[in-house]
Amino acid sequence: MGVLNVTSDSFSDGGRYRDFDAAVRRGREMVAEGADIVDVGGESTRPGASTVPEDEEMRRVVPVIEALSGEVRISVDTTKAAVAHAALSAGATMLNDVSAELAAVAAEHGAAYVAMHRKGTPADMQIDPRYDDVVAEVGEYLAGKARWARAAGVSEVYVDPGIGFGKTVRHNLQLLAALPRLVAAGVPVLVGTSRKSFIGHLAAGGSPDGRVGDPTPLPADRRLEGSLASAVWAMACGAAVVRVHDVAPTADAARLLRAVVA
Ligand code: HH2
Repeated sequence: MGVLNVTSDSFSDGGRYRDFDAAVRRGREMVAEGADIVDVGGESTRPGASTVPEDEEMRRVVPVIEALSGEVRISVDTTKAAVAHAALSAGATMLNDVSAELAAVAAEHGAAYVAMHRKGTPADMQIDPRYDDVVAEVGEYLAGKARWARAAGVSEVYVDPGIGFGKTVRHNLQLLAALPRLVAAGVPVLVGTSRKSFIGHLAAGGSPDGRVGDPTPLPADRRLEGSLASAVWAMACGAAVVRVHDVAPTADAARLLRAVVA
């Protein structure tokens, strides 16, 4: 799944695909690079991001979806029911919902549904997130959401542990380490680690628990290697979908992995 952020403030590519032509060009490029799905979003979910009005979010994503949906499977990354309706009417066939509240909308359109775990909202999620047992808590939450989405009428359901959404570096690592368990629960798993800040932190040599004196994290444009390592890990653990910005190198890595497994 290639990420297409039609936004001005996304954490790693904000502003690059804000206008229609640039977004459609990038969507086609990702298809040529090997993306099976293009995930179109019109609102950043990065920590501290401000919300985008509904009509503005629609104005950003709907024309891009109309232009690309004949060429590749389109997912829409939104937490607003009205935007989801508009996007699914415009040709998207998958609803990527980081709030995990919109299963009924996906069901109404016969679309696939991604339920992601997050703790808090973009405004507060990275302020001292705590869990007794992050793996158990996220696993139980996602199992419940998968049951709920099926009961609402969705037949193609994915769950996502929500890397970076209300999680410390340690929580992200624990969830990634536990991916085989999440996969074994039987619901297809989607994983999004691409360019996230824990990668910049660890790749710079930072401690998993964050210590005083840790080096400055690598910036988003220096996180390719860590993004690939985590995508390969997720695929090797059996994730059904990896959500990435760097489609070409990830597709190369996936081909290598597929050959090894075969
Ligand atoms: N991460 C982001 C956005 N949407 N959806 C799912 N299912 N899983 C994720 O991990 C996920 C997601 C954040 O990444 P990005 O879209 O690049 O940034 P921004 O939210 O700043 O636009």
